[in-house]
Amino acid sequence: MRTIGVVGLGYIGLPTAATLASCGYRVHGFDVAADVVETINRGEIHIVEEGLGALVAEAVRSGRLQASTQVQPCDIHIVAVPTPINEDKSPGLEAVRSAAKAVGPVLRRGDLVIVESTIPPRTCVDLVAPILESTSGLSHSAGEFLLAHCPERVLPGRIMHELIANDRVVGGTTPEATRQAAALYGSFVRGQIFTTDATTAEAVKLMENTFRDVNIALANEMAAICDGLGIDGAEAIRLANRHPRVNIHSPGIGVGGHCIPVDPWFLVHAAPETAQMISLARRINDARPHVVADRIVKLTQGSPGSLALLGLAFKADVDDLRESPAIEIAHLVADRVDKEVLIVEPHVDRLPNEIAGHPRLRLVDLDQAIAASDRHVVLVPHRVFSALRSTPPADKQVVDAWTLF
Ligand code: SAJ
Repeated sequence: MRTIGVVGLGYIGLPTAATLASCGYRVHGFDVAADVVETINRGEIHIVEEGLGALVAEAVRSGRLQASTQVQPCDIHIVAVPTPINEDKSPGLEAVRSAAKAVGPVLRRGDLVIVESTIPPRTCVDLVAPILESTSGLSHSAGEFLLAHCPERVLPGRIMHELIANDRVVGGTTPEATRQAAALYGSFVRGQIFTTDATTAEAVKLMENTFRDVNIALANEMAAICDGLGIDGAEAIRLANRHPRVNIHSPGIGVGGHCIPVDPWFLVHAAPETAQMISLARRINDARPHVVADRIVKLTQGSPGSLALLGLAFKADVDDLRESPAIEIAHLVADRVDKEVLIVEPHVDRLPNEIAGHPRLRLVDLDQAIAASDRHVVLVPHRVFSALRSTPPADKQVVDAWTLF
């Protein structure tokens, strides 16, 4: 059985490494963070994802998964590092560059490198292949090593299921790279494997997340229009979606996470003149937290009691706070109300840096918030808030932020 190196042991890399180990592969995980490596080697995990803990514990116990801060020689290297956007919305490819520089020196003739990170079109051909060539001394064009892109497609909160169940798109920089990468995914994925070239696979992934962003922007705009008309936008969208060819997404408090608010910018960067609708959708969704914060501030005006905001994660039932609109809303609201604002986020034990130290914000647990506040705005519908939302105590007001329109 071939050995597999997974570079980057975060939300994608660790579940992938553990899944491959559970399928019998010998997996070397690599991460620059020594504490992450130590945690994994103890058979523990540093992120919350249903089903991941047990799989990692078993993979480490069986000796099929080992983590290290040094990339080891392996037959296949899977790169799963973050690709954020820079301040100016250009693609942040530093981690991909570093990963390629770390893999190159241990690359051997015939090895396969697969990039799973979401990357702008042509990144495999124009950036990764040249770095691997210069750091390994092997020739990409002569086929001395193989390179492919297989974008991750899993939904946080359902990663362990979707890693196996979802269809995959695999694109190599050569037909042989495509064939070998497709064979790897075919060995553990139950969904179908579709093959193409690397640059098409890169574009496909960006299209997927951009479709969702543009659709959510449309839903947010529809909700705002309905609000102006004095009708319930969520109800109108629900009814429109009863048409067999209509599927408008849900209006929300903004679009968070490290994928959907980021990936459309890669397309805008690749084609700034052409990608008009995509950048407009980004602006609409980025403005959404301000609109929601305005409503919350209005709601609290004239009310003497304190306010509680429930949820800070970027969506329900995940612990991931990256690019979370709820954090931005908490900040905007706390700046504008003249009272303490209690924050409940069961997945963290301290406020994130963006709002830590704000004089009017305090992290409390749900019971404390219920006891201390008379007005509760749910920003993120975590399961733990379900009972409060369905049957609020008689003297308390509980509203969902996305229904304030
Ligand atoms: N949201 C809305 N309205 C909706 C759906 C989502 O406002 O109708 C908001 C959510 O509250 C959240 C944000 O959008 O703040 C993103 O959430 P999400 O559940 O749509 O997506 P992610 O970021 O968790 O995962 C996406 C997925 N992509 C698609 O569904 C096309 C996932 O399959 C990708 O693997 C992931 O991005 C990624 O890593 O690229």
